[in-house]
Amino acid sequence: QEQRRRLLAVASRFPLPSGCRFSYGTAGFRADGATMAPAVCRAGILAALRSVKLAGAAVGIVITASHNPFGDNGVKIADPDGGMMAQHWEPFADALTNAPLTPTPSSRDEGIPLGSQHTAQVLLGRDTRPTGAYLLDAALQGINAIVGACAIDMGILTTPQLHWMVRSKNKGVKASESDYFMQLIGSFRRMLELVPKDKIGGEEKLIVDGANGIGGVKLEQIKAELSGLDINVRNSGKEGEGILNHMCGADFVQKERVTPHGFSSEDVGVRCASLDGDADRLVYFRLPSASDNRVDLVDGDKILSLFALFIREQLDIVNNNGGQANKSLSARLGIVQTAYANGASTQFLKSLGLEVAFTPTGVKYLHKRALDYDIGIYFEANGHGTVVFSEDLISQLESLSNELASQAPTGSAQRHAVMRLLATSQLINQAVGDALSGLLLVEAILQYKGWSFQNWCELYSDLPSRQLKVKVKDRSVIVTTDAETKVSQPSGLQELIDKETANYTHGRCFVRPSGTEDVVRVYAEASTQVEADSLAKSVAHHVE
Ligand code: 16G
Ligand code: ZN
Repeated sequence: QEQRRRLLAVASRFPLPSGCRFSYGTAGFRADGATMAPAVCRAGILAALRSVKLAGAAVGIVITASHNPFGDNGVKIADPDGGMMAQHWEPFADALTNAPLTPTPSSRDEGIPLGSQHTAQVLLGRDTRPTGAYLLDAALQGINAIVGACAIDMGILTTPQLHWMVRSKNKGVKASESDYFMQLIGSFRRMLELVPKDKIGGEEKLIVDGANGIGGVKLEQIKAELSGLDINVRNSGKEGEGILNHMCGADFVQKERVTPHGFSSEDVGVRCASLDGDADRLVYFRLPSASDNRVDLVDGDKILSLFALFIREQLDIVNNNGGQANKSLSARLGIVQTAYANGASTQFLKSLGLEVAFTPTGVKYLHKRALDYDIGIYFEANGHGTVVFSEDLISQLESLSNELASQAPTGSAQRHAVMRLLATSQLINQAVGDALSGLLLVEAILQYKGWSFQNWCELYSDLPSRQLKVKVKDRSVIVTTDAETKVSQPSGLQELIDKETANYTHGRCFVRPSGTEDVVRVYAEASTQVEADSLAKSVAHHVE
């Protein structure tokens, strides 16, 4: 039949190289870009099937390898809500990608009505990598192999833009790139209009390291419309400025803690931000002196802490409004971190009276957990994170805002806080971590508080930490539990880690197999750098 013929035809155009196995990991499929076409084509088939299964709701495909080197590429599928593809479909992704294509495993197991009348919609985006166009074509051929499927190429985008578009499309609201920009610019402007008068006039200058990727390109497009901010983009991806992610970008700055390419002693003291290659990670930094290349880093944990502090404050203004007889909000605010979160950040958040939950590494786990709250704030230390608002809270905020407007047309402190929360829900990407929207929220909050970079740094002091990679024969022998904080297998290893850790003040250490590289990662924290280094090293020896 027609469907079968099409699948066989596309499979013969993209044969699997022998001896090569793809596995849909934390970040989808990722490998050398030149070898990716068979996997990307099959991801196209899978995305179309996912859409068929979900009654034609739009799903997304992003072709990117994020912060990985320029020659790599990858593919990830976004679900109709704009989040990562549901985890129970990952085994289908593996089966479909590694199988010679005859009746597809997913269609059999999931009861997808193939061949009957159906429709599917897949939105595609890609980053600036040279293999992107070629892989996009492979994805299109995969999608078009499913009868009734319709592919829409959204162009070269940041990863979070594509996720946002998928989400918007399924909500029935405008979903183009200019709608995305309008939402960001509009809500940022509203945030600045709500800055208290006595705080206006803060430091507007900001330098952004675009990792020579798509984030810098998009920021250049909108920066003129961001009044109240003076943005200078470096590593903007322009011809000749440098190589994607090479000696620059959020991953480089967060891991190496040194000045990225493109910055000089003239930038000492200025607030700087760094995006990764597909602009779903954000960190901030500052060059403290011209004499060495170390940076003062503000990582995802401190961005999270700033967001948490701001939102807590607005909720408090709404709810403790000098005894006025207004309705208050019932909003559960929760924080989600991973074991990589600096211990000092967790302590700071708990000192604000906040509930902090932990999940394993990977956006799909954090995002899902954050949805348990009315306002869920999650971040990985590496700078990926966002704030998610429940539909119920949004409608509470909207009706409270209207109610308060009729009582005090010029706007009370309480109404302003409600409006800030609403603007925040518009500004921050609800689908996935988004460096551009995160950056604008950071900037708006710093202005609101009248804070310098230094004030932000001083929220708490990071405990010294060390990360090491250990090459082992088979990393899957290490199995973890309790959100990766404990090793359950091989037996005895956790006892050894505990014994080492007990030798240090404020010592904390865990090991886990990487989801993206063939290594075991060791993380250690202690009260001095020397101790953190030594703890990491001794635990690494036990892993080898
Ligand atoms: C991927 C994940 C990121 C995680 C990292 C861990 C997404 C979109 N990205 O980049 O969240 O921190 O993997 O890598 O989920 P690792 O397993 O090699 O330590
Ligand atoms: Zn990324």
